[in-house]
Amino acid sequence: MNEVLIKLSRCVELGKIDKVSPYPPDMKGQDGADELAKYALDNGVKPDEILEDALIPAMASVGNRFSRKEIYVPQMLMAAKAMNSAMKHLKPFFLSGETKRKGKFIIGTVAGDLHDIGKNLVAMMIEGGGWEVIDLGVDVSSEKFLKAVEENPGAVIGLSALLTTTMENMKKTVSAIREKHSGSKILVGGAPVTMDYCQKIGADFYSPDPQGAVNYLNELVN
Ligand code: B1M
Repeated sequence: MNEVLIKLSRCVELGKIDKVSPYPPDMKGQDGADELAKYALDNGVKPDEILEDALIPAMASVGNRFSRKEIYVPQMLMAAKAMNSAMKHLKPFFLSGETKRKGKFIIGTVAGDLHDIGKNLVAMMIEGGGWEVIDLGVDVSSEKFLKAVEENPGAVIGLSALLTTTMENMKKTVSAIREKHSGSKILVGGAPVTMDYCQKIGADFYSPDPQGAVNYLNELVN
């Protein structure tokens, strides 16, 4: 593989955002994901290759290490930041349609719930997995989810809930989506959510962590 892509992948995995970022300390002063992604594009590497050979494998490795509890939230956030600094150079190619993504993913924290740290991690990992993410934010009503599904036919929907009291709203949202868009795929997660609960409310899949969510989405398109 192109040496620049190997370096870029390593920067994302280690959370090296750009040349001036002090983290990780042993890479101080070296180019980061920002400079390397730009360099690769300027030197003729295709945006698809940057995404598929550097960014996606790096984020998959980060996700798997997080699932195995080898790294924690701060490292994952740094990796996602590094990925975003590379992604900003690729975005124009996605927007022009020159580079295709795997599909669309709508995500939000359900009505009444303001917790977004876990939801944001899931969104970042899924974007790093090559999907277009439509993040509706927190305290998202069933109506807002429905509107987003109508505007983005075929998108997979992700619901996050952190409170036992708002899990009930997850159920309401799943029912509302099922009623109008019975074929939609719905993924649920969040600390109090379980596979049992997922099945009980008629969602399609439960993941306890971001990488499980990425794997589920990828299985849908592979
Ligand atoms: Co809140 N809070 N909080 N809180 N808060 C909890 C959740 C709680 C367990 C604390 C406790 O009492 N021990 C408790 C819930 C109890 C319960 O319902 N059983 C609680 C409470 C009660 C409350 C308030 C009601 C407190 C009050 O005001 N009296 C209030 C509610 C506000 C509201 O939402 N309406 C409240 C408020 C807040 C803050 C605003 C202060 C803040 C949120 C800041 C923010 O998110 N921007 C906050 C925080 C930070 C927490 C704790 C401490 C941490 C949550 C967190 O971010 N974890 C939490 C206690 C705890 O968990 N130790 C607590 C880290 C995050 C990475 O994990 O979100 O689980 P998590 O996400 C994981 C997985 O669950 C999964 O992937 C992530 C990464 O592994 N995942 C998905 C998440 N979403 C997914 C979606 C998927 C797939 C996987 O697919 C779609």
